[in-house]
Amino acid sequence: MKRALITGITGQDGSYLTELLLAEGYEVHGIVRRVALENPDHRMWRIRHLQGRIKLHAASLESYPSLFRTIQEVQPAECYHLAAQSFVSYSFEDEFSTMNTNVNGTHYMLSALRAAAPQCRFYFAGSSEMFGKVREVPQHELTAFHPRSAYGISKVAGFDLTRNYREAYGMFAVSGILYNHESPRRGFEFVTRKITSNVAKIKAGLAMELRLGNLDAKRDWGHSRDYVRGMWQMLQLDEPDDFVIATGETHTVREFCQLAFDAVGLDYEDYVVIDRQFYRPAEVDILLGDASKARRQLGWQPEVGFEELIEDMVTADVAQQTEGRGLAPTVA
Ligand code: G4F
Repeated sequence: MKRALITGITGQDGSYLTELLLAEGYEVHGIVRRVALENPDHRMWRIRHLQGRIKLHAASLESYPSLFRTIQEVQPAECYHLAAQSFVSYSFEDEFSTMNTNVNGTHYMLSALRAAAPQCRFYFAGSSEMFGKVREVPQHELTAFHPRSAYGISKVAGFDLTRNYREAYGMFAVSGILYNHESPRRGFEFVTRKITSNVAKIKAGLAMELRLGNLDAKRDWGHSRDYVRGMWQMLQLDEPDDFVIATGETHTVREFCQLAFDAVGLDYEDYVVIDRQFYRPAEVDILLGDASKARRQLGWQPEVGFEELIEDMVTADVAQQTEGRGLAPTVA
C-alpha cells in the first residue's frame, strides 16, 4: 500500500485529493496545525466524512523540526504540499507572513524530505498567479513569470525551490501551475464562493446586496476535483516535470455573477454593488491557461465546464440555506 502525506489536507484541494488517494488504495496521512485538532468542528468540516480513514499529524509549516519528525515517522512515497496562505488579497495586507509561510514552509518541506525521505515524490502547488501581468495569452509552461502580489512572488520562489531540489539533489520534485479551481468546498473569501453563497442568501431573503470589487478581471476557472487528479498524475510519471493545469477558457467575474444569479432566477445587476475596498493594489487582469502539455503527457483533461461548476456551487449553497445548515459568513 502506497503512503501519501498531504499538507493542507483540511482545505478544498486537500479534501478532494484525499478522496482520490483513498480510492486509489493509498494510506493517507495529513499535516494539520494543532489549532485545527483543537477546533475540529470549525476547521475540519471538509474532511469530517473521511475521519477514521486517514491519519493526522500536528505540525507547523513554521517549524522545521515538526515537519522533519512527521516525515521521518510517516516515510511517505508521495508528498503533496498544498498548505499555504492562499488568499491573494490578504497577501497585500500582510506580505511578511505570506512570504514566511509560503516560502519558508516550502523550503522546510523540501529540506526535511531530502534529509528524512529522499525517495519521496514531491508535489508543489504552484499557481497561475505566478504569471501575474501576463506576457502572453494563453500562458504555458515556458511563459515568463511576472507576479503581482506577495502571494504570487512566494509561489515563484516555491516553484524555483522545487525545481532546484530536482536539479541539485536529484529529487522527484514537481510543480503544478494550477489555474483557479473552485467547488462547493471553496473558502468563502474567494470571489466564486462569495458570489454563490450570497446568491443563496439573497434568494432566501437573508441579504439585500453583494459588494464586490473588479468585475472585469478574467479567470480560467475549473473544478477542484478535476485539478487534484492532475496533481496525482504528475507524481505517477517516469520523469519529474512541471505542468499547467487549466480549462483553456477564460471568463470575467461579471459573467460568473450573471450565471450564478441566473441560476436562481435573479438579475445580478439588481444586487451587485461595486465597492472599492475589494479592488487590489495590483490586479492580475487576465489568466488563460494552455494545458496541452498536460493533455499530451498526463492524459489530463477537465470534466467540469464553467456553467456546470457554477450550477454545482449555487445548488450546494442554496441547499445549505434551505436545510439551515450554517449560514455563510459575510467576508471580504
Ligand atoms: O477568487 P479570488 O480571490 O482568486 P485569485 O486572486 O484569482 O486567486 C486564486 O486563484 C489562484 C490561481 O490563479 C490561486 F493561486 C490563489 O490561491 C487563489 O485560489 O479573485 C479572483 C478575481 C480577482 O481578480 C479579484 O480582484 O476576482 C476579483 N474580485 C472582484 N471582487 C474579487 C472580489 N475577489 C475577491 N476575493 N473578493 C471580491 O469581492
